[in-house]
Amino acid sequence: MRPIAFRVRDHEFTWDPGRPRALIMGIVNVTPDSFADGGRFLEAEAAYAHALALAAEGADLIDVGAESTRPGSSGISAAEERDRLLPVLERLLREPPCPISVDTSKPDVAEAALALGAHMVNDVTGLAGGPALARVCARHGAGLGLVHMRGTPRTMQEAPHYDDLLGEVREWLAAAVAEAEAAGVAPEAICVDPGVGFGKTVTHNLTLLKRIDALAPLGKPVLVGPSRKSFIGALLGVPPAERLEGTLAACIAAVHAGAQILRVHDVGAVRRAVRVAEAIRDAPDGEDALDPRRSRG
Ligand code: HH2
Repeated sequence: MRPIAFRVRDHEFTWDPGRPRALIMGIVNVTPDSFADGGRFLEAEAAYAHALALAAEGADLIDVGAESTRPGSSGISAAEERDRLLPVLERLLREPPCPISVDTSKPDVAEAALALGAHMVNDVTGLAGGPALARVCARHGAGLGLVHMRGTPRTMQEAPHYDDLLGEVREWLAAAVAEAEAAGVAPEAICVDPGVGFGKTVTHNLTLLKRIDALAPLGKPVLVGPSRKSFIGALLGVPPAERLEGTLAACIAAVHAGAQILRVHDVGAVRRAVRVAEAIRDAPDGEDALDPRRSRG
């Protein structure tokens, strides 16, 4: 059975086990160099306005990131990350339109963000830097997203290879979950992510999206982030700005495979597409359709 709750500080998300609706996490990158939206929301006011717009489109969570993790990037210092992030968070957390996630793997940055009131940390390295980040989350009662990454952003796309893709990703995430719980993060405050694009070939990404159910034994909500990523570009031969249809297809497939949280740039479009896909998934099948109690609504 899939988890039915995910808690980030004082906010609890729940899923109806009969008709689970995927949560939508809207992306706000305050970076000059993110692959899809770099440089657009560097000013705190612009980032804040964008976050409000995503919330109005139906985002359940907003994920704010200040360090690009696109393939080949080499990272920035904690001081620079804080300088980019904190003005935006200060503005956003004065009147948060929904719970706020911070995309960081640095304990210092997470500490500053959570002290301002952020609700969760989204760690694309899955605690590769050790348990300090998890301890910070535990102290604040914050949520923690653990993402599978093979290598580092600088090296991760150099011929990634797996003998058993699904088993290796699951076991790696299981170890990260155990480390987070040992550091004091509440079991219901953790979600996991197979890490689309983080040390994966196009085929690896497609298999992970198709087989999200392979992560069900971890007992955690599965978050997935296919939005505008390069596997879509590889399939369609289009730049990031023209990857909306590919993103919608990936999100629908992921939801049918069991994804419970979708991290996306195009919140409104994804929400509408996914709601229809969920209604089809949950429609009565076959003879059930003749039962008037089930065929309505
Ligand atoms: N992907 C990116 C960043 N953070 N977090 C989770 N949980 N899952 C993901 O797949 C994921 C993530 C990379 O995408 P983006 O933020 O759009 O670009 P960049 O790293 O260039 O800022």
